[in-house]
Amino acid sequence: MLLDCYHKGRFMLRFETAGESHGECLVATLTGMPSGIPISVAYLDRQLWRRQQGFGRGGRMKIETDQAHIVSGVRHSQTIGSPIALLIENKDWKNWQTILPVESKDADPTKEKPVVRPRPGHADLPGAIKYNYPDARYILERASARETTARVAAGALAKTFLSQFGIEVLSHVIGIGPVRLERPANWEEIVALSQRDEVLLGCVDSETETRMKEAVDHAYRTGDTVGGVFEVVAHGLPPGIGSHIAWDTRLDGRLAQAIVSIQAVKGVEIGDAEQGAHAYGSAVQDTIHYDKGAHGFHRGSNRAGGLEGGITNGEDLIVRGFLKPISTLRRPLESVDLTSREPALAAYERSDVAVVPAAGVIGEAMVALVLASAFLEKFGGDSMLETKRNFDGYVAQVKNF
Ligand code: EPS
Repeated sequence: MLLDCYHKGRFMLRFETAGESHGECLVATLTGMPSGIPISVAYLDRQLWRRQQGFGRGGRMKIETDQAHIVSGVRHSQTIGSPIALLIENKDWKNWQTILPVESKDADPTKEKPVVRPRPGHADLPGAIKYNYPDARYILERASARETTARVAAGALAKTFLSQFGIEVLSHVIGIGPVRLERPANWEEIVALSQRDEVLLGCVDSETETRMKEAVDHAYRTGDTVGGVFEVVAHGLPPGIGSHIAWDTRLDGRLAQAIVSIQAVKGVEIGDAEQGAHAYGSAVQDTIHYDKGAHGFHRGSNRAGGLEGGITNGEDLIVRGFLKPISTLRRPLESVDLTSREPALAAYERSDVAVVPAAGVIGEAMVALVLASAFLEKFGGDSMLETKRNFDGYVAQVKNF
């Protein structure tokens, strides 16, 4: 399906990642960006830093300092239209070179680290069965959320592109375990949060954030893990991105796929979907208003999360991701030993306890990649000059609608 769309030229932006948790590096490629987008490696690295933050991250974050090493597609600080490829080093690789070597001749069999007691909730068991391995080592290496480093780097390129049109994508945390943010956050608060150099749990309300920390502390103390909810907001979008005409052009569906593809995310919500399902229509739809002076429509509320019929309506786009607690528990659950087939406690390997703020940053990247693709599908352009001309023409058309 996806390939079919590429062939029809429908999806303008192609994005792929490669790499494993304890391999040499992560890799991302992004194909379809127009030429002339100003690129700052420092900005990419700041997004990678944001992904590493948050109370509840594991020991690995002390080993790694993620940095994007761009190897193609950018010259003299600008995109040149060719595929962008970038690498992010795994500093931990030096400790795994003989455990997971590319060639068997470089292996040290005494150092093997098979994972034979699959973790409930992890890709370990279905992956081992599907790829026909007696243990889950190779499965967890790729299933690992370490892969999201590459997503965030590519997403930072998409965010840079969107920012050229006044569109910004950010996130914040609205739930950790049983603790929820009980009030709406405004855009200025979310921007201020993204500029902080110290990140606790990524919540705009400090009293709620303190209670969120208590929930993570409880998980630490009891050898447990805890999930939560992040909210991604895209600000400054024009109406008309995405389309109602087919199931796979609807932006809501594409965003849902992008968000649920993030490790540990089990659910997605656009606007106030859950609340709306329990209410009557009159309390759910966003009333329509027109400002004659500004020549623009606006809404009395934004429960739709900026999307109607899979098309942006000019309000902020609001997408939430629901994370289950991480499946690697220090106090492990019942499982089965794959070698003996006897009951056994699940494997424990160094891990995180809570990752909701990091997942929010990954959510931003995924939303930005989907939006950048849908944006290019609408406006096209091989150079920024061309894309901007097309965009400006459309904005003028909308003003005169
Ligand atoms: C990591 C995410 C988690 C970390 C990982 C780095 O991955 P996983 O989904 O496999 O639990 O635990 O670090 C390790 C695997 C490790 O060796 O500590 C990330 O986001 O970078």
